[in-house]
Amino acid sequence: MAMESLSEFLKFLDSQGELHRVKTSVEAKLEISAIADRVSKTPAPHGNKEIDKSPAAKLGGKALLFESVKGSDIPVAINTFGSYWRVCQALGTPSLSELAERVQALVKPEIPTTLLEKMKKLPDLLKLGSFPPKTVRSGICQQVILEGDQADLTRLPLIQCWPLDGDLSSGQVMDAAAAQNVTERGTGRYVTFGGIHTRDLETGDRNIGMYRVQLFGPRKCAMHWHMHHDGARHFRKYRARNAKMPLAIALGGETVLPYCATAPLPPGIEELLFAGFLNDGAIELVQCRTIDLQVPANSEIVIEGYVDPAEQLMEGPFGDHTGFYSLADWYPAFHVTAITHRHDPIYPTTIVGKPPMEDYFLGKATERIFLPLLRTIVPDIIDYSLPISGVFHNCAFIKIRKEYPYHARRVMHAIWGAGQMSFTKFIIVVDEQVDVQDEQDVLFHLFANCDPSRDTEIVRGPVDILDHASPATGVGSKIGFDATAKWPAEGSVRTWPAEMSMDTTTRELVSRRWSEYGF
Ligand SMILES: Cc1cc2nc3c(=O)[nH]c(=O)nc-3n(C[C@H](O)[C@H](O)[C@H](O)COP(=O)(O)O)c2cc1C
Ligand SMILES: [Mn+2]
Repeated sequence: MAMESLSEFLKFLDSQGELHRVKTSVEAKLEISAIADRVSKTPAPHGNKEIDKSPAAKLGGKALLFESVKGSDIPVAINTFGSYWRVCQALGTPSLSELAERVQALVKPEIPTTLLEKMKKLPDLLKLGSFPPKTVRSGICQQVILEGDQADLTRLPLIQCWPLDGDLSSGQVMDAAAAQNVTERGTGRYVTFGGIHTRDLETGDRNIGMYRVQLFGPRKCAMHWHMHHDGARHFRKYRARNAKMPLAIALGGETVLPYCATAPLPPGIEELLFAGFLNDGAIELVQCRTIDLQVPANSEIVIEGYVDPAEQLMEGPFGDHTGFYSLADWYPAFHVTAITHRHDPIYPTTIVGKPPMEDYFLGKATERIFLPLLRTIVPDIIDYSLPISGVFHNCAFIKIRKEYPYHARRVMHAIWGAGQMSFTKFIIVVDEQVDVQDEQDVLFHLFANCDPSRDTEIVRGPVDILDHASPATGVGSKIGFDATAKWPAEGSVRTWPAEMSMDTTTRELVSRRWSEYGF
C-alpha cells in the first residue's frame, strides 16, 4: 500500500533501514545538496526487481532526513524517492512492471472469457473511475495557518542546489542585456519537490505539475513552468483575460503524489484521478484558506497564492537535470497569500543534476507505467527504454517487430507526435532480439546496422525547453536511427547478414558438460 503522508513514509523507511538521519547542523545553501548528490551515487540498501540493466539501477543510497537546518525549525527530507525500491514503496507496488500490468488492464481490457476471469478483472477496471478526489472539511495541512505578513517563505528550509543558482552575474542568462537591467533579483533558493496545483479557467480541470519555484522574497517567487506544460497552459488562459491565477504549492501528502506531479498525463486527465488509482483510494482535499483551490489534506506544508499576469521575473539560472545550468529567463511572479502546515512538518525537497539522481527513478517509473499508454498510440512498440545518458528527453531506445519497409520510421514519427515523448531528440529503433534495457546491446546494433546517410531521419519540431544545444529555445531538430536489419525495399541494401548466435543444442551440451571442462 502507498502511504498517507510523508511523515509516515519516513517512519516506514526508517524501519526498513532506508533512512539516514543527519543530526548535525547543516546549511540549506549547497551543503544538503552536496551530501544528497554524493549519497545518491552509492548503492541502495534494498535490491530491486526491475529490468533496468544500467549500473545506476542498483544505486540511490538512503533517503536523508536533515534534522537541524540552519535558519529554519523545519527538518528537510531529500532522496526519499531515490531508488527503485523506494519508488515502488511510495507507489505501493512490488515492482514497476507489476504496476504497468495494472495500467495495461485499464487501457486495454482483454475480453474476459469466463465469468471467473471477468470477476477477477472487474475491480481493476473500475478503479481509475472510482477514486476521484474527495473533499474533506479539515486536514492536517492546516493545523497551523500563517496568513498575510505572517506567511514568510524565508523561514522554510528552501535549499540552494548548485553554486550558480540564481546568480545573474554568472553569465548563465538567456539575454545578457535584459539580465543586466533587472531591478529585482532572485535568490539561489528554490522549492524543488512541490506539487503545483492550478485549475483550468474554462473547464475547471485540476492540474498538478512539479515545477521549480525560485525564492525572491518572503512572499514572492518565480514560477518555472515550461510552455508545453499544463500549468503554463492554464496560466495563458488567465493572462488572456488579465486575471490573477490562484495557485497552491503542496509539499508532502500521499506518497503517490510527488510521482503523479511528474507523470506526463495528457492535458485534461487529472493527476488527482491517477493518484487515486495508484493510491487505491481517493486523495482527500481541503479548501485553501485564501484562494479558491483545493489541496491534499495530508500535505506537510501548503503555500497559497496567485500568479500575476502583469508581472514577470528573471528566473534562474538553475542547475538542471540535464547536467547543465538552465539559463535565466522571464517567468511569471507568484505572490504568497498564506502558508499552512501541520504541527511539526517535514519539508521535502530534491536536487537534480548529472544522473543518477532521485529523478532518475521517478522517470523510470514513468517509462514502465506509461508503456501500456504509449502502446495505445503506437501499438508497434514492444518495449522501450529511456537510457540514463539521455536524461529522458534526449534519447529513447525503441524495440519493434518489423513488419514492412520503413516501419521503424513510422514509429519514429508517431513518437514525435506523442505528448511529452515528442521532445525525444535521439530515437534508436531496434529489432525484437535487442535488449533495450541494455545500453551496450542497443549501441552495438546502432553502430553495426546503420548506414548513416541511408538510415537516419531528421525532423524539425518543438524540443524540450531545457535543451541547450537547439538553435532556439524549444525549437530544434530531432534524429531517428533505424538500427533494425534492413530490407531490400528500404533503399540500397545488399544481402543482410545473419546475426551470429550459437545453436541451442550445442549451448545445452556445453552447459551440461561445463564442469567436465575443468572450469
Ligand atoms: C524533479 C523534477 C523537477 C522538474 N522541474 C520542472 C520545472 O521546473 N518546470 C517544468 O515545466 N517541468 C519540470 N519538471 C517536469 C514536469 O514535472 C513534468 O513534465 C510533468 O509531467 C508536467 O506536468 P503537466 O503536464 O501537468 O504540466 C520536473 C520534473 C521533475 C521530476
Ligand atoms: Mn497535467
